[in-house]
Amino acid sequence: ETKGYQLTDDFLWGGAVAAHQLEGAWQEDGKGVSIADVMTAGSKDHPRIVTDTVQDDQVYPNHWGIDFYHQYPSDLKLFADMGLNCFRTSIAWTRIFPNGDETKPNEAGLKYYEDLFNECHKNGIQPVVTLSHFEMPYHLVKEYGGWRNKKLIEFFTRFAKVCFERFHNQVKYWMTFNEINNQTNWHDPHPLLQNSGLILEDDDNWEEAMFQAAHNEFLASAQAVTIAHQIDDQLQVGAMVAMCPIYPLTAKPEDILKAQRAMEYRYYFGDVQALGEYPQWLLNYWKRHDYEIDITDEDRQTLKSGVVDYIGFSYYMSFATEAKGQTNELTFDEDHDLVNNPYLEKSDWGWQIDPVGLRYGMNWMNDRWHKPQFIVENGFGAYDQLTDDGQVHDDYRIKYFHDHILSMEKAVVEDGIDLIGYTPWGHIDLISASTGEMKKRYGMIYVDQDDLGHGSGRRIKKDSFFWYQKVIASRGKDL
Ligand code: P53
Repeated sequence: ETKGYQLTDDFLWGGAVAAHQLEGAWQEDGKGVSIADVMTAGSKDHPRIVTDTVQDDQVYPNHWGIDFYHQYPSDLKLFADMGLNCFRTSIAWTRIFPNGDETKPNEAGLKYYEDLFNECHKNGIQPVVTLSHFEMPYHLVKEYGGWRNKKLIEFFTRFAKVCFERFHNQVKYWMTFNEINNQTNWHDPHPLLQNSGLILEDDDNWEEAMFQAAHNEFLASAQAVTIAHQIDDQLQVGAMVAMCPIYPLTAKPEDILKAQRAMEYRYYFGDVQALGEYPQWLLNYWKRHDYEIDITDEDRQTLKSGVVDYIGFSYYMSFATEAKGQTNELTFDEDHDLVNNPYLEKSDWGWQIDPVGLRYGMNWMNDRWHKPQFIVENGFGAYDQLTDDGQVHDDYRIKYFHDHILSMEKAVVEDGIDLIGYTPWGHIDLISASTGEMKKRYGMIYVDQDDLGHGSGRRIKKDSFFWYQKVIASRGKDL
């Protein structure tokens, strides 16, 4: 068996979730309606849809999650038993500002997170918090058109300030917008809504709308970084990008060039958040396409002075592309330009499994952005079987984690990347973001519940639980 490299004692070993995917209690203690609350259940082949109001004949899995809202004290004990020293979750914006545009926060929501974070610390676990993880108030979508509207900058920074002020003694590591770059796949209405609260008409220019919304998010994020540092100079505020490296399919020069532009397109978000400016190729691209993105000199200053402290990122898979069909202009369109990588296997949901790509992505980001990194999601969505012995033998998940953790350790020990920690995604089973399913499971803790929310809700340690426990205890050496 392969033995890993050892990481330092202060390395953060954790697990990661998002409020809307596990809390449930969607109407408790004054919570408002988020975009996740009006999103129906879907599957690999049937996209989730947004219904304008909650309808009786539809299924909304985020309404119940896994009832973490009530069960967190016992769940945190399980996490501590696993050996976690950190826990990434998000603060549901709608618990603090139910509609998003209020001036005064909802005290019951703040109290809930204060209690949750206290309970974390009691268990020796430090919370790591995302401010906006696919769960913005639906009111901001309906009344303001989502992040296309610059008013949202004010609403978000008010939310961020309230959170930093209240929780700065409990939470050191923060992230502003989860997987802010998913929206580069702007043909798909799902990421446009989840990232930016955009619901577009056919005659809107979807790509231009995406660029404008992202710009407003960059401003809100940069302002949040500045506010955090004013409140407490110990706070670390990170970006959060979904790192799926895009490889050239062959060594053909045109394929190399295509893949390079694909990487630049998918990750310009990091350029803006880590370096504080837009790359020139993108400014030229906007010009050629007659896009008029509203960016002022003051905006440029805001971006420069609010660069992030670290790069949080998720890593699940890699992509590949080729130049075939390329017109004169060098472009990348995620909806059309991705191809199958013949060297890789896929999960049951079609996600290509590539541990090497994690190390590649880390080095790519390090070379470009020169910031500490934090792997805040990584994991394997699979169908699990609760067997007759009352256990879940998820050796496929152990293999996935083994290979990825080893790759991560090489990036740290051999390549010298400054890595803060590692929080595997959904270390307790929860609602899938893309499909709304329960049966697409990531956990090392099984939750006895089906896609309709039926089941005992009982928590069961999978084989991967004991494996990860051993990995943490040996600080990554005993894989
Ligand atoms: P699910 C797309 C590609 C990579 C990661 O995803 C993604 C997505 C959007 O779904 O999302 C992140 O549950 C996200 C989590 C999500 C997790 O990956 O679709 O930050 O909220 O649950 C896994 O299988």
